[in-house]
Amino acid sequence: MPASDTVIITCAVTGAIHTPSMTPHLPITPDQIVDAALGAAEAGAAILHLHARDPGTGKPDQSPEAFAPFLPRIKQATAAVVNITTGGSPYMTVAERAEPAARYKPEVASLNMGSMNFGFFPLLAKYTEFKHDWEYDHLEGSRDLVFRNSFKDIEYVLRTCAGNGTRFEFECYDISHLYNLAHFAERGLVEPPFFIQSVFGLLGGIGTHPEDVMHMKRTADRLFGSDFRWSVLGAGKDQFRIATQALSMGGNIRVGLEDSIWIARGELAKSNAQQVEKARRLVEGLGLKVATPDEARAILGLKGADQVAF
Ligand code: KMH
Ligand code: ZN
Repeated sequence: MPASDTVIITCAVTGAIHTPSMTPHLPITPDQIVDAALGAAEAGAAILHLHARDPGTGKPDQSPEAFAPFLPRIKQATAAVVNITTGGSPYMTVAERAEPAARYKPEVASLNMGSMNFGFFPLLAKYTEFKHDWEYDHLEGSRDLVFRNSFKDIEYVLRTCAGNGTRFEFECYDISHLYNLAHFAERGLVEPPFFIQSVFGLLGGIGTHPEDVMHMKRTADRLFGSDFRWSVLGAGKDQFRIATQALSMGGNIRVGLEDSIWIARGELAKSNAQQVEKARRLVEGLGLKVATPDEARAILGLKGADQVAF
């Protein structure tokens, strides 16, 4: 991967893992998602990774209609790159998950590079009271949950988005996922530069030990040489430790309440912007530069905000 002192900060503002009872700061309604996204962009996020939720219950909602109230408002108010999830929630089918990206043809969409156990049931040890009925089942159900991303599923998303000029945030939760990406590269179904989002600390995927981070980077270097742009996210309490290590290795970083509801040990983040501000301080503290949205577009070879369908 070419060395660069310009760092792309991605912010994943709400996701589909955390639930409303865990923090009052989780964006749920379209207004809250717009405010969170614009606040994150203002603070320095060049890419906004977006999921949608039911405004009343906060339950993950992957219907294109659920994205419609906030996508155009975000596009009009910021130059930041909009990245639409195709992961949705691991309880959804790949057809459901791919619909919003197919409809809205974003510059970037996430693409999960392998099937895996996806356990967030350990959170039940911490949260016992829930505002909404779906929350307990959402957590407990993950004890028996497989986040399905078969080669056929990945081909489906690639085919569904083919021709839209959408490029991907390749979510790699383990070393095998890098080899899966290499497989699709060999078949010419994905074009470099590959924007690899290494995910650390999700139960069912790779851990958060510095050796795990080194191993991911070393393997990506060996498989993709200069054809990839590396980014990392650390789940939960390891968010900023993983970010710091990756920054010192020339990596880009992802923060946001999708990945962690904390800003410091035992202290809830009051907003996505607060995490992006902390990320910016880390980047600048290391003598690096925060990428603007257009610098991120150039680095990742994106089609431009005027080419999307929202
Ligand atoms: N929830 C993250 C760990 C997706 O949206 O496609 C990974 C993710 C998946 O963001
Ligand atoms: Zn996501």
